Amino acid sequence: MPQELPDERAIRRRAADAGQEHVFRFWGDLPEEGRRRLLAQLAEVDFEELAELIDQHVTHRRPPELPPDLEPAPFIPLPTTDAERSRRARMRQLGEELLAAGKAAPMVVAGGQGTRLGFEGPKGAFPIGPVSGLTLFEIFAEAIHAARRAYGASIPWYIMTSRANDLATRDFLEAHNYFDLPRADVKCFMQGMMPAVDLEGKLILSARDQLAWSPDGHGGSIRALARTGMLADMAARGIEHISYFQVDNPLVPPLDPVFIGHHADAASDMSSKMARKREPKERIGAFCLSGGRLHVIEYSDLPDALAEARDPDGRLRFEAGSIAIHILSRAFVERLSAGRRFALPFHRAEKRIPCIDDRGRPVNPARPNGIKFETFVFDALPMAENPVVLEIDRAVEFSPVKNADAQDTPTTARHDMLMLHAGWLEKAGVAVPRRPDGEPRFWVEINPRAARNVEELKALVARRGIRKVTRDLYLA
Ligand code: UD2
Repeated sequence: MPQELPDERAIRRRAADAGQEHVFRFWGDLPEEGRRRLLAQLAEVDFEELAELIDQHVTHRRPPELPPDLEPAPFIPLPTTDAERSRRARMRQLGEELLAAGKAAPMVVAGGQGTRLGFEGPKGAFPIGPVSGLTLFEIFAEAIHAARRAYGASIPWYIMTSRANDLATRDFLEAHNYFDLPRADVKCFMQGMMPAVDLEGKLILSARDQLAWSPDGHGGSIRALARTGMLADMAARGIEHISYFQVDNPLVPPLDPVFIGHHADAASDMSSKMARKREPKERIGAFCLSGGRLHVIEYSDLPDALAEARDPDGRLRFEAGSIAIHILSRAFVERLSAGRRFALPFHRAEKRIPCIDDRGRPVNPARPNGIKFETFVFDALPMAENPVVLEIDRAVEFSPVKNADAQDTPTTARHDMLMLHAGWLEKAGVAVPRRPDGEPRFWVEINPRAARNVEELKALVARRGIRKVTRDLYLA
């Protein structure tokens, strides 16, 4: 008698009870190793959660309801008055004190698959610096070096990966010696995965012994922080505020003292940065209020009538766009991840999911054949007390790299970096020759470790005696 594999019976029973016994279709053909692999994966499936998701998103197709009576959310605008400017200065000081006390740390979500960009490998390894060719990860690391120096604190950096890119990300960091940050202060952790189902709600096999999995969305960062021990690591280090950003935005300041100050001053659970939308259909979420609670409604879910509504003065009513930069209080993440059921709702995304046919042959479907389940971090906002929404200047902080061409591309991001840094140089008193159309004649780029803003740049150009740009310039 061959020995029964561990837990085989219990797992088979759970799968059968959930109507998923078809995953054992090729059991008879599988070698022992394959059987183990399949069982190990099935042991990871939360069949109870899956049944609820299938009931909601497949059987009854109840799309998540739009919260009722949506109103535009209030936000703290960019300062225009002296009072606003001095408030901002106070917030900066508070944020700097918290940074110096080691109470804030950056976290980048980098578990996505980057398929739209068509780049093989983790997106953080994408070279984006217009002159330097620095990768996204390196630019963040340089900004973290700058913060460590400015605040005299040993600031750890949390990087969320997924099973799809964890090894490649770790290899990349290792190959670059963690950008000379202390090894112990660069903490990779993996987000969770969700099994994908077909349009009838059946688990998809991507091979005879392999389920099709996909990352559980950036909202998965909340439970991954708890599951992987990162929350405990933060607690041990005394970190209270998690500065959250996406890997695709080379302009993001990983640690913004003004933002941290506002967040802490308001005793906020979760704060967000916003930019005014460029057009009604810009592909960013909108900050809204419903029943006194803050929500981000993703652009694809915001009804046209609301997206296009204007105030009497012609401004978009729902102009506050989410650029996916937040601060989460550690205590809030602890609360959200404490329950047995995950606090964030799953969204349904129909996708083309490579699978096998009834005879076990690989199939690359031409049309969406399955459903992935994803959570969004901004769905935590309605549960947050005292949420702050802070307006930023998108030319300074936001230019995501999403697509290979058209919008939000490497070309647009490099151009935005050029225009920002050329403007900073001019404000710092350096002449930047421009063409009649306003385009700088030379490429310029400023490494955040050299200067993170105009004030720091002024000191740098004075030290180095830079008066005019006469060729492509990279200040590091
Ligand atoms: C996101 C926001 C959008 C706007 C925009 C700004 C959503 C649904 N929409 O759009 O409102 O703020 O960003 O740029 O979020 N990621 C993971 N794990 C996952 C999935 C994603 O780490 O399972 C990371 C991914 O690596 C990237 C980020 O989350 O850094 C954004 O993901 P996306 O590119 O799918 O988001 P997008 O462009 O639809």
